[in-house]
Amino acid sequence: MSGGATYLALSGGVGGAKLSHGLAMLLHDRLGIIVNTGDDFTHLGLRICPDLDSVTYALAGMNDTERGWGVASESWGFMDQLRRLGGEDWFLLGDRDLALHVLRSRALAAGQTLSDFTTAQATRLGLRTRLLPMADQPVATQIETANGTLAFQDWFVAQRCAPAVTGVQFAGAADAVPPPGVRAAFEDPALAGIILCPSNPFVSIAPILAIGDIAERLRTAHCPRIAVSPLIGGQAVKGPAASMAPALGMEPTALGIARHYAGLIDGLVIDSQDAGLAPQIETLGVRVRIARTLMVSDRDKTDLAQDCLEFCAALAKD
Ligand code: FO1
Repeated sequence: MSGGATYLALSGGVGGAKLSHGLAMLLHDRLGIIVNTGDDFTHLGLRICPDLDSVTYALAGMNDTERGWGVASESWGFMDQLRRLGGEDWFLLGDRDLALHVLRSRALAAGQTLSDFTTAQATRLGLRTRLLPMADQPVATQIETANGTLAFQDWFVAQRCAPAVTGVQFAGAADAVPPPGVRAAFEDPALAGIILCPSNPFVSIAPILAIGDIAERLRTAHCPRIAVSPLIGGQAVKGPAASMAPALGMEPTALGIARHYAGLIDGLVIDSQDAGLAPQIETLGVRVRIARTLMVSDRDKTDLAQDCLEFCAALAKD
């Protein structure tokens, strides 16, 4: 690693991947990203890690920005043939995307850890940023609904988040431990900031915080810790964060996000649309930075990343 301050991000897929990409464009090898693996599942015999896939593809500039997941310029011959042969077609695996799942499944079956496989693939794709799965042991997010408990991808993709959520569990989290790369990132003496990406707090950030002592390491970190609100004007840019919030005890606003993370973060980046909430957020002991948090272009991503780095630097001085 080259010299200078280092940063650590915690990320889910889509929205988290966008800010992760912005941070990586500025920081390169001075960034580590702990990625949620609670969405992972085995499908058609293949180990799929959606959030790791999304972050990997985003940083490699290979992601499909329309869909928000998978590879750009995808083709669907595999799915067409799968359908013809009567295979399960509710979860789409593109022809290009398949390669990563096949290689990962083979590596894991041969005993390689998810961390080592992820590092090897990131290096292969020319990435200098460290991609750190939250755990090498399988952890499965489960969604509790009035109709029973559903596996995450069943709820999210097959049932399009329709069953109302009453609770969330992370099966296997109690037996999972932070991998060596995650521990090293927290212990890096040059660590100058920890950034919770604008990811779903319940199903993207919470699983990461459920692994071993990660929450405690965040709580006791010596550097500034900030989050970027995934809600703008009470709405998630993508995904079910706002709709699931009330049942899980959170007001679906940037103020609700601040209350949710209070005690874990020093500062919250909120969108300029939500500037009116700043005084109430600051009464919680959480400092506020107002920014444009909607990321469409690469410039939006690096601008927000720059805001995060400046916010960390300002908090470090206080
Ligand atoms: N999301 C969908 O809504 N439909 C899909 O068919 C789908 C396939 C898929 C394949 C590989 C992959 O890495 C991700 C995929 N996703 C799909 C996205 C993913 O399931 C979710 O966006 C995340 O789990 C939520 O962060």
